[in-house]
Amino acid sequence: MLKLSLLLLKFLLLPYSTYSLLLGWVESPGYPSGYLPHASLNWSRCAPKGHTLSIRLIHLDLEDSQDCENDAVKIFSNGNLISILCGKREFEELQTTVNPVLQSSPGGCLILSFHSDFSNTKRHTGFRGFYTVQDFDECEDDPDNGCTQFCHNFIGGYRCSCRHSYHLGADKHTCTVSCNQDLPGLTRGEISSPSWPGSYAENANCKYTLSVDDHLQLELHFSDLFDVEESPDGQCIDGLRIHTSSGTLGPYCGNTPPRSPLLTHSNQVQITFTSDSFGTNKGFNLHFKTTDKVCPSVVTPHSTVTPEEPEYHQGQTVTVTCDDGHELNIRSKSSQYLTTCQSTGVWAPSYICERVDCGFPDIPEDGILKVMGSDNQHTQYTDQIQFHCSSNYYKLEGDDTYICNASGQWQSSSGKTEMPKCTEVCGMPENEPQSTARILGGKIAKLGEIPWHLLIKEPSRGGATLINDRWAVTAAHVVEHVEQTSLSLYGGLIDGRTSSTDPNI
Ligand SMILES: *[C@@H]1O[C@H](CO)[C@@H](O)[C@H](O)[C@H]1NC(C)=O
Ligand SMILES: *[C@@H]1O[C@H](CO)[C@@H](O)[C@H](O)[C@H]1NC(C)=O
Ligand SMILES: [Ca+2]
Repeated sequence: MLKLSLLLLKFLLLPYSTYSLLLGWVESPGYPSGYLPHASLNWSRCAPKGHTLSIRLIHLDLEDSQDCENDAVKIFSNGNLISILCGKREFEELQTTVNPVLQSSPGGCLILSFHSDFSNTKRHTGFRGFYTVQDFDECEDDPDNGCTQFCHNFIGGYRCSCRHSYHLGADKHTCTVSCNQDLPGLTRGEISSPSWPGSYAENANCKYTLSVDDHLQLELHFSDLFDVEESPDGQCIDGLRIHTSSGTLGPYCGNTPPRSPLLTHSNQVQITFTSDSFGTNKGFNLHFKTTDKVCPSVVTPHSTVTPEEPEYHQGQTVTVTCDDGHELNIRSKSSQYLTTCQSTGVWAPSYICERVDCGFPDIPEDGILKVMGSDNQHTQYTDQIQFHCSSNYYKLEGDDTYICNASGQWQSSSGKTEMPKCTEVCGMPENEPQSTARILGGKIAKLGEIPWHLLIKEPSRGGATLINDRWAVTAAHVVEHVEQTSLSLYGGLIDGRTSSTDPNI
């Protein structure tokens, strides 16, 4: 009784009046005198955030049946059936085997549904249970509570806290150390992981920022003692990274420090160090200083530099020559220029060597030539194009394959620059004719066997032959009496027996 009133007090103190609904009895209709046939009850409650809802049955007396298919109490947690009950159970049995599972997830809901069927041979008293909400102890019962050091439970929630010298991160769960260092203008100094040479802190996320005059570069010298956690397969679990103006180096881990001295070629360097929540490793230590910036040995890709040196100093002038098939991205399209190393470690002026572009080839205007294996994106140095004639009645004259050469011109393997042509092929049958004899004693041609053959109907009937796509040959007597300046020649499918001049017959 004392326990119950304490529980009641606890809920009265909660700020929300709705909580008062979260404590009480749930029982079958007509309890305790007994339920009727076709009785039913649907009950549901949800726990507030950080709490769980539970039902403690103190009495259960329903008709018993196989799989409880007649009368039954079913309890669902967030829609999943967690218990189905029927028959008669003693209080002790309810306490030990049934009640422990009748609990919702934190903030979840329970549904209890009871029904009886049409016939009961004997009257059953039904069931009665007490439901309550209680705090969910995240620290004890939730392994995923996320606190990396200490966890404190309270009613309706929990919070994390940290050991001395750590503080809680922005996520309110992770304990981290303060290890950021901003060192502007410092040209000489030392940086090391937190607590060096002791073990570094867990969950560290350190940023060390160095920045000096833009004609200087930072030079890093790592101590030989280097110990950053690495997995057995060589992956960095914790890691050190060096960010410079031209990119990021690392992550570095294991027991081998980055090669020293490390010239960063940058006057602004950020070193980051991150650790996870396990392990006892010592970390890293480095000294930094500055040297004058030097210019890199490569001025621009696809070029060579003369004179050739591993690096260049302020004021040195060199000649840059683009590689074969490349030219400068400037108007003159030349392939050489002079450039000078500046105090900031960059070359000026600086041009890019681009691949020469042959452009799309000029195709002779008869339009029969087809370009294969090429589109407008593939006309650069070493690209290749191929020509084909569009029908069997044309023959390719010249070479069929051209390559875009280093001077940006299309050139065939035999050295030709003019594009090939397609010339007409007449009088050459595709298959060997049936007879090689002259027309006397000749045979009837098969359909399409002599496609260049023509018919003249007027003024006198005769044959003709196309000798190319502009000229036809015929016998002199056929045109002997032609007075008109024009003559009709018929090709294609023609009825030769009519005198009609309608070409559609
Ligand atoms: C309970 O729900 C069932 C199924 O949805 C329904 O058949 C029954 O009538 C409901 N009982 C009550 C008392 O609302
Ligand atoms: C490219 O082809 C043109 C035309 O044949 C020729 O004059 C030139 O020398 C060729 N260039 C090279 C680098 O072979
Ligand atoms: Ca809690």
